[in-house]
Amino acid sequence: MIIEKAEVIVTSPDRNFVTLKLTTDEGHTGLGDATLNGRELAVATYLSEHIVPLLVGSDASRIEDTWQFLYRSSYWRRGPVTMASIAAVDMALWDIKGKAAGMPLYQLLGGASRRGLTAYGHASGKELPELFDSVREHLDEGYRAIRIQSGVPGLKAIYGIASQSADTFGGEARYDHEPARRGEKPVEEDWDTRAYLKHLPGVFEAVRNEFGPDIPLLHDGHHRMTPIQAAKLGKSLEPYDLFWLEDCTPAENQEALKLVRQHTTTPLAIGEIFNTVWDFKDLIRDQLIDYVRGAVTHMGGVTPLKKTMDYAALYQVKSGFHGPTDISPVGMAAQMHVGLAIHNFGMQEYMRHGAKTDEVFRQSFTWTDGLLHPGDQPGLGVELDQDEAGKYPYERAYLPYNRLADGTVHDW
Ligand code: EZ4
Ligand code: CO
Repeated sequence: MIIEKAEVIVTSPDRNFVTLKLTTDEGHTGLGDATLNGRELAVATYLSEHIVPLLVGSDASRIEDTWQFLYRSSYWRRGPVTMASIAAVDMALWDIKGKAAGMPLYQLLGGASRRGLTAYGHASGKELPELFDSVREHLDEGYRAIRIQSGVPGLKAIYGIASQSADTFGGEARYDHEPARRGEKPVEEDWDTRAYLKHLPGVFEAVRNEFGPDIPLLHDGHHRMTPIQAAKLGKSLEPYDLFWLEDCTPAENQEALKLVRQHTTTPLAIGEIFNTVWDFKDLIRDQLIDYVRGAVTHMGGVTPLKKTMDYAALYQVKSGFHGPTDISPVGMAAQMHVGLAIHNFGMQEYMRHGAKTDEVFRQSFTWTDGLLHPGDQPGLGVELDQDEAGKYPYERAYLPYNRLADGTVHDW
């Protein structure tokens, strides 16, 4: 089974996506997601200039060998651009193997370990009434677990709040399609950690009072705190029984989490910007985290993600794969198959893609009673409509960034 053609497709229906499509001499096609939010063309170029020439003529059945070759032979290993590119190849080869075998990917990974994947959605609001409405909407849509992000008095815009996009940026009232906002320059937002730490526990108290003790609630700190601030937040949220607190400190300094752990039993999730098992190794071994936030697209594909989760299983660490809309429907499908197959699944993040994205990517997953299932089509279960994709050329987009009141750049 020889790879005859490798195409890199950049399309921007609701946002930018980078997709690799491989075609074999036997006529099978495979898709892989290489989307890197706000840096899409860097990955598209890495693929077309450095990887595509290596793939054409090679054996599509050798998934492990191809991964090792692309990782080790490049010498300059790791990093988001390289690993998103390798991820796309790996996903596309698994897609092809599934189609050749006539089986959905999860069957090739050992079969289903559960009926479906519990998934959480993103409720948000600048003020409590709006946040409560958003929680109710998510419950009505079938979500059984909910991430809570709230505005902070005195701050104009803040990560994760849907309605501010409509007010501030004149767009649709969902931030999720465009966290990397189309435009020539990134949008500047403001930030104040003390105001946030003072405000957030009251928000969770209000949500628990309104919606009761049972529903799993999550929160994303988006790398904004120092270790001692994160420890303080984790401790102050303990009465509200979070399912996890995500990215409480910047991910680079892994020792920071030791200090956080000493002070709080709030479960910790980290790693949406991690690229390899090496980024997770010490955190898992030292039991400093509870959930692996890696995404199949940014961790080098299905092959290394499955290995990372098998390693995490030794320490009772579970999955919490990153699932914003910047993971394309192809990447989402791939990590749904992994989540269905592994024993140590925890929770899947699920943001709906926009209507135009769903036209470009024909998907076969289901969403029933709060559970995602990747479906039973052979391979990943996603097809790309290239005519539709061609209608939406790339548009420049940047993630926003933060400045403190005195003008200092802060983690966004
Ligand atoms: O800001 O994926 O948990 N989810 C997140 C995301 C990230 C975007 C950045 O590209 O933190 O919304
Ligand atoms: Co996050």
